[in-house]
Amino acid sequence: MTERTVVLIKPDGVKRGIVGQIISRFENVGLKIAAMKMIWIDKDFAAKHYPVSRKQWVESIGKRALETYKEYGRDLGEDLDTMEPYEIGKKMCKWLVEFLTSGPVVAILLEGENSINTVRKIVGHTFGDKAVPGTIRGDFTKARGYASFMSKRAGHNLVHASGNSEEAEFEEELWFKKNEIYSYKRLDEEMYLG
Ligand code: IDP
Ligand code: MG
Repeated sequence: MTERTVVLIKPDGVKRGIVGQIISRFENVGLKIAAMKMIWIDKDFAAKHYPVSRKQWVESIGKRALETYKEYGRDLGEDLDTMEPYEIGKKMCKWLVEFLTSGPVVAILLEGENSINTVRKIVGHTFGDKAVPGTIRGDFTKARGYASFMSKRAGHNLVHASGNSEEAEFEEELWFKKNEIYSYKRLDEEMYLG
């Protein structure tokens, strides 16, 4: 099924000068760039991208943070003053807003068969130390899941990619106006799709 998904090259990816290398990975597998722009967003906009109102997701990132801490034998309460998953998630959202507004980002709308899943595979695991080689995060980041919490900031992992179709639809509408999205054929489309 042809679908669209949103990729953001976060400020760390832009500042490291690897925008081209990141975009190539998506182009190389045949995903089509339907829209693309560089934009330095403000905190209100970033808070829409990482909404604390998405309770289940906020709680889930808090929960996973607790698990990661346990795995490495560290005490999250010591670094964050709370052991409540939702409260941890809310703090993380605040840091994510700070991170996403710390420099320009490159926002890309990619289109292709099963693109949401494909892009997530190309991007790799959220934490650099768990992402396998060959993925963007696995090739360009090393940070452990808990490391950023010690300095009270979000993990720098180069890219955001929509996690599912609801996120993809919401993010497409948030980041792109209708007249910024282009419809055209890539040369290889006819070759593979007939
Ligand atoms: P994703 O980007 O792989 O979809 P999410 O679970 O949606 O990951 O989390 C959003 C972002 O929050 C991550 O990309 C990362 O920047 C940050 N983040 C999530 N969990 C942690 C963590 O446990 N430590 C540090 N940063 C985290
Ligand atoms: Mg996500």
